[in-house]
Amino acid sequence: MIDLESTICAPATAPGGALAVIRVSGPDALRCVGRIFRPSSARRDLAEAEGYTLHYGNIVAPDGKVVDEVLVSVFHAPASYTGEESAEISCHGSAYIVGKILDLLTSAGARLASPGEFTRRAFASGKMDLAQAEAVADVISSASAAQHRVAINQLRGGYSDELRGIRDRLLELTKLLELELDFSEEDVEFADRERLGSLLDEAVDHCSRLADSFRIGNAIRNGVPVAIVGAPNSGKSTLLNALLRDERAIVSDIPGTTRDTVEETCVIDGVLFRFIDTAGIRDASDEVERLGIELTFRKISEAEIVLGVVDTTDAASQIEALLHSVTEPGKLILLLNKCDLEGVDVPGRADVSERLEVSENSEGSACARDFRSSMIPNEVTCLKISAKHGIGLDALRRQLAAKAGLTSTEGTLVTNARHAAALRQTATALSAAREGLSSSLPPDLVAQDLREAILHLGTITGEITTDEVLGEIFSGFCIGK
Ligand SMILES: Nc1nc2c(ncn2[C@@H]2O[C@H](COP(=O)(O)OP(=O)(O)OP(=O)(O)O)[C@@H](O)[C@H]2O)c(=O)[nH]1
Ligand SMILES: [Mg+2]
Repeated sequence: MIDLESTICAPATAPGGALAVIRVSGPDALRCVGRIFRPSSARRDLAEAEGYTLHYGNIVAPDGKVVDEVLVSVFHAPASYTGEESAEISCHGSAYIVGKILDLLTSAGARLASPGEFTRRAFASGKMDLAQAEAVADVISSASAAQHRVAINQLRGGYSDELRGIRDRLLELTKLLELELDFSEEDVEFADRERLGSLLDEAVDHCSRLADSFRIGNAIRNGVPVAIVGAPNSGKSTLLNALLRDERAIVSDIPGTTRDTVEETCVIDGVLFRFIDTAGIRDASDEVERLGIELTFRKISEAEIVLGVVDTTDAASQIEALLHSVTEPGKLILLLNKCDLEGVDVPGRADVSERLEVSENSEGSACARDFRSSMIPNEVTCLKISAKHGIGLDALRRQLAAKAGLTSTEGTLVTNARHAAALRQTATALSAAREGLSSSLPPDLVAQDLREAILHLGTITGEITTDEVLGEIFSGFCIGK
């Protein structure tokens, strides 16, 4: 059981800043802070202040020594984050000062909070539902505009309202069916079967749509996965470094330099991308290299976008190999790399030029021209780049943003695996209810499936939950959240 009796305290800010905030919440919060805080002017007791108030003064140790000059914000229950009596002490960001104030607070009767305990209390006091509580963590960690948009919608309750709407409709239907049971002797039907059927179809559709949106939602939350694949030495690691503007992966002219995958995120046009540099695809005799290549194929299947890097000096055969490896051409952006070598007499160039029909793209630059061969499917985007010299990378960034934009929708996006699983279970139970209805099963059996659907739906917003589930969710939070 959650302990709501004690008063908890924790730093709410990460170490290293000029200022730090220490949160205190619980029945004794204002008394605890009052014991260590001396206001600059003789004002009323902190506990007696009304509404939200701000107090300037000093934190003073029992030996009379001033620890720091601080501001104390007072929030009276229920008008606080946790819904309890709360205070926030803004002090200087020194690790010593923060530690000392926490020591003084614990001596004054508070205890250190466990991870997520403030938000768990907010949930317990009905300040937010479980989906909103989970969104708190997402809002704090959001690194891109798209991530932020989804998380803030969930925090503000738009998503919860949508789920509650479905749940209320299902409850109504269940009650109608259950009412028929009370009149079973009289053989009456309160719920019009046809209408009931179409409402159930709608609900199945709605829940499945939400569950399906997890693929995109998850990509937005954790970064749209972009696998960088191609032959050894084609310039994959050079491209990763160029996109990140950082020397993240080792680059060398020895084929097979990258063996394990290297993953790193970066924001392009408000969308977080997760770039995955992979081991070059070739027939490897070495066991470790073979395992690396196996991993490459897994990353291709998991990616939303695949950047197929081709060395311009060996384009034709490498393109063929790539088209063979990437089974979904719509995901593929073909990059003819090392275009800076154009003009250099490279063996095989004549062959490449013959097979690739070159056309000017909007940039008009010689190196950023689109190229297309009759063997490349139309849905494959093609660009010429030089990863080493940064040529054509702006065009590539635009392509990435456009491709990610194609997959993002305006409606609600589910970003949480727990929610997606619950929505699938809801849809399955609803489908069972729908089937029962079609085959004229007794209303109590249909109602049973509906009750199960309602139960699964209720686990998302926390109407139905267990201490174990709550413990698992909040333990993933930081201390002070
Ligand atoms: N001229 C030129 N050289 C490049 C370009 N991109 C990469 N290279 C060179 O190609 C060689 C291989 O580059 P890497 O980035 O290590 O290639 P890779 O595809 O990661 O190779 P593996 O990890 O072995 O599969 C290095 O010597 C790079 O400097 C480019 O645009 N132009
Ligand atoms: Mg590499």
